[in-house]
Amino acid sequence: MSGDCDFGLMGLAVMGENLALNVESRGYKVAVYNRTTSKVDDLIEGRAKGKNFVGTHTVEEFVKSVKRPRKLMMLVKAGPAVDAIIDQLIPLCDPGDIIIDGGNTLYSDTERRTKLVEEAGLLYVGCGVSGGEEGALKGPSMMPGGSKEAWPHIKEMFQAVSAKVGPNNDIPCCEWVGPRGAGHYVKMVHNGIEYGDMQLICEAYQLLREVGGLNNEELYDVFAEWNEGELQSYLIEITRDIFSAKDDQGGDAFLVDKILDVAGAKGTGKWMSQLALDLGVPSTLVTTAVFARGLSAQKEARVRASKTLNGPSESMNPEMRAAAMKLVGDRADFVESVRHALYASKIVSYAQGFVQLQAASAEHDWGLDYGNAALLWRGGCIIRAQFLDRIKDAFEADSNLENLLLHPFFKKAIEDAQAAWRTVVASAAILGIPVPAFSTALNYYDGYRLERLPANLLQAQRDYFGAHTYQRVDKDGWFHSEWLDLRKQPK
Ligand code: NBP
Repeated sequence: MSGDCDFGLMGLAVMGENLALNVESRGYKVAVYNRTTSKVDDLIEGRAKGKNFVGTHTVEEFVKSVKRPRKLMMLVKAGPAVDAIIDQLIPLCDPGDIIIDGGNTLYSDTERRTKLVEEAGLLYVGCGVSGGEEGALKGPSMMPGGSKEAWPHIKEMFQAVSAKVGPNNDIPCCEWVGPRGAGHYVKMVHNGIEYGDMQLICEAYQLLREVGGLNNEELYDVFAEWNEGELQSYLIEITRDIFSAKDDQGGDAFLVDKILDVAGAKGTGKWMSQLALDLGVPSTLVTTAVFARGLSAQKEARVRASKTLNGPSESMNPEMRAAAMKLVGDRADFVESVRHALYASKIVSYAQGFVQLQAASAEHDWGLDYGNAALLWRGGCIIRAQFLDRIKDAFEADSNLENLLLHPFFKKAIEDAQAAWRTVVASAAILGIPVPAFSTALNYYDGYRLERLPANLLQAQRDYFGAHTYQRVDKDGWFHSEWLDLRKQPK
């Protein structure tokens, strides 16, 4: 038996409730269910009152209220809850029904679940959803992957619900990504890039405040100006707004100055870092951003260390400090240099994200379309930014582009920013301001563009102590040398 709802949504926390309202607003009838059933009643009596919803109190009732082939989406806490719900749904569903996981799930879980659900005669979709509460309600970026046969059934609805971009605001930020866990992997890389973007913006803030001496009102003006140019993005926009917000607990202080400098994290940046290590790709921006959050969380240790460890102001010779301040230049020059450093580092961050996607796609045989991934991130999501158009164009022109840094647009952008970028990293080092993301981005750029790195010495060391062998520049094959015989003999 099946009902007349077009769609079913389980999990009525922030994301689920808002996405359900979004789907209904596009003309669909929506069945809803939540483990704690009072949330169903709250929604039906509250924000969904008078709308085309069916509230259900059991999983059986929920499944029965949706027409076949059923589209049943979970927006619950990622992990065991998803497995528990799948186990409940499978016996209640009919062949061809579609189970969709819209949470921040680890891609390997989606690989496993796709297989499990398909073996039960159903279809499975792991769909990355980005944009937070507002995105879910008004139009998120959606990254669906899994059972390809499910796509024709959900395409119209998902594209109607998703964010739109383009001159006529009619290009949906929702396209089929690839098989099994591909959608969740692309979402994870989105989140990892978000980690990098946020860390880079925070480093710019620290530099502008500590070295440039800008106050919050001036920072607001700088970010407002940056948001008009090539850095235009959601994160720059909200950062601008943050600098204008006054403390909601009273007083005339700015709220940002009242917030403890301890960063939280939910784990998707860590996943991307771990998977980069597994793949052997140097996604250093996300890794650095994760570690920077970790260091911030050691607040008590930092407070103790701050009373003991000297920075350059105490120990540096005045000539060196004068040289650093000369590099910094006047305030307007410095703001402009930081903008260049931020833009160049951001390009490196995205280049690394796409290299990781390429490596993962090759490993899992997903056949990812990278221009498509950039398109999905152009609207609705946290990293939405003007320059994603350029990334889409770059991959459309060359789907096998090895690295975004090699594309003429980004090559030129880095060339234009390079002198200022180096100046910012160098002066930050001399002045003792930590800029881990700016500097790791520059180090990646320099490492990537150098034909010869010191890994020849590293290979020699490995062969010396562990007989790990090495390759030669002048002959094919693998070699081992008896270093104890070859070395300068001790007297
Ligand atoms: P949460 O991640 O906070 O999860 C809460 C929901 O999960 C509630 O509906 C809860 O039911 C349900 N749930 C749990 Br917990 N264990 C369950 C179980 N064993 N069986 C059935 N239901 C269970 O919700 P959220 O913040 O709305 O996020 C939903 C998903 O979307 C997550 O995967 C999240 O990572 C992802 N996401 C969130 C955001 C965001 O901005 N919040 C953005 C993008 C993606 P209960 O009411 O009975 O406890």
